Amino acid sequence: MDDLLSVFDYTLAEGKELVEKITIIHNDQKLQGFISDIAMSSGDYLNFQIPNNLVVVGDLHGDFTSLKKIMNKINYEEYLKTESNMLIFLGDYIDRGKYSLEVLLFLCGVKSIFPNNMFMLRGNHEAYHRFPFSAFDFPRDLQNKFGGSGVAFYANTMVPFFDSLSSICEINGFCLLVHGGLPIIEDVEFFRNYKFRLSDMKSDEVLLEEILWNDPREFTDVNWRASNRGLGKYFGINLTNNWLNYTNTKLIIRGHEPCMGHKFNHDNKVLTLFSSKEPYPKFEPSYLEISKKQMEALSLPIDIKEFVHGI
Ligand SMILES: [Mn+2]
Repeated sequence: MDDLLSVFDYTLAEGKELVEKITIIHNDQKLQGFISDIAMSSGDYLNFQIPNNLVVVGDLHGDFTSLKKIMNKINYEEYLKTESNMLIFLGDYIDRGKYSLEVLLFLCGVKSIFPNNMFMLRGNHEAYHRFPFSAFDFPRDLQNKFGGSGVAFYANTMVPFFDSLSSICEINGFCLLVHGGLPIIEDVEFFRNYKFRLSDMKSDEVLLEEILWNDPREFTDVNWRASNRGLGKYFGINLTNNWLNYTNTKLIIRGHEPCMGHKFNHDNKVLTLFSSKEPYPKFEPSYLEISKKQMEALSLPIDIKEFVHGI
């Protein structure tokens, strides 16, 4: 398994070994708290100092080609050799595209070499067993490919891996990163100990559902509205302002909605990144790459557009 590009040739046993190794790394990092000089974790909540450089990638949905293009563009092997350079994925690695398993195995291969500065957040597609929905192909793909062993691989290896993924990341003084959106928090007492509240998603189903499923919408009259998705909610600008204010951050970075690479909501305070093309021919993939100096120089109103790159 030395050549990460050989993921298309992996046997099921090799894939299982790799994914289970990463699940152990995730669970160790969650327990230990200390990850590196600039990275800490507290359960499901990751907390970083501003890294020297930051790359963020949005939904991939089984698009191995777009993933490879982005990894080549950032020259990831050199980039990740510097531990203060961070690479963060926003979730939704699987479903819709042709190469869900290959995307996952490649990412796990990168994580096995660079465990302290490459991070995969959890998407709603990585929590089907918690919040079921219709467009879920991954277990069926595995069954078609590997028969009964594929079903067992999903239940015994993939589900624990998905449960090991962190759901929210804060880069101090700069941004919050989630897959879907901000949870609907109306009692500001929550923010007195929000890091603790965000550290254990197992005991707060609603919080996890909203982080994985919520979307920003442009309304100001109420804090939130019901979502057409059937799971999660729409959050308005009042909630974005509250979260940014109480966490002392400037920006929300999230995925979850197909768009032309990126879009802004809430006066540029919510950046949506989308990084998939093959299953979404009408949309464009992109990623964010920004340096520490550039992050520190951003002032309100935020203008981060120039750091979003097409592929
Ligand atoms: Mn999603």
